[in-house]
Amino acid sequence: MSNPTGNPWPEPTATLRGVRLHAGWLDRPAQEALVADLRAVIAAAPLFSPMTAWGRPMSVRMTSAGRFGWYSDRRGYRYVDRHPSGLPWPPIPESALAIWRALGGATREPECCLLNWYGPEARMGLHQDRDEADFAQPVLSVSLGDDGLFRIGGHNRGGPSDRVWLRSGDVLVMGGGARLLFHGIDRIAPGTSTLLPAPGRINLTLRVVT
Ligand code: MD6
Ligand code: FE
Repeated sequence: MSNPTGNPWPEPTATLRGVRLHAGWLDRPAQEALVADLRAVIAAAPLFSPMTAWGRPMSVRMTSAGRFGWYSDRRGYRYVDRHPSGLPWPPIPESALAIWRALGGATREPECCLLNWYGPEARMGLHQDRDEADFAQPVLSVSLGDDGLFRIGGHNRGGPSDRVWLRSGDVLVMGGGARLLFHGIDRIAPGTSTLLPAPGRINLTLRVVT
């Protein structure tokens, strides 16, 4: 398989249930440059705590860049074209787009870059990413900061699952037959990375929405 540049797609360092893991894809300078770009995103579109459909705030704080941002309240989960402030989302940083172009294996450009911020106690329950219109497009995720324990299951919530620690600079691609697998973050390991000034983890997910 080759991408539009004619170069072969980089091989993942591991594959879990069809999810492609590129461990250590971003070196430390690239991680620092990406974090600097994300600070500008957060300045323009401050982090907020989305409400679950159950009416409780999520433990993860979020914001987005791109044409669409992910939003949740008692009416459910959806993509919206504005931050809760009423302002449009800032553009997706070039540093993030470059990762998509290198590893996404996608024919389209991402329309949303969702930024999840995990404090020491935050977690993310098992879920599928299925609010997008085109499941032929992958979802790509980037981990920054403290290690996160990623759980990957099957196409049903209850079945067996595997776990892997995601470390700062790792990139995951969920595409093809793995696009709709259940997954989540059981916990983070505070203090395992020196990238961020305080304990915590940032996860970016890039997606095509329409
Ligand atoms: C996280 N990741 O790593 C949560 N979704 O904090 C996700 O929910 C995710 O890693 C879709 C594709 C890849 C992911
Ligand atoms: Fe997800």
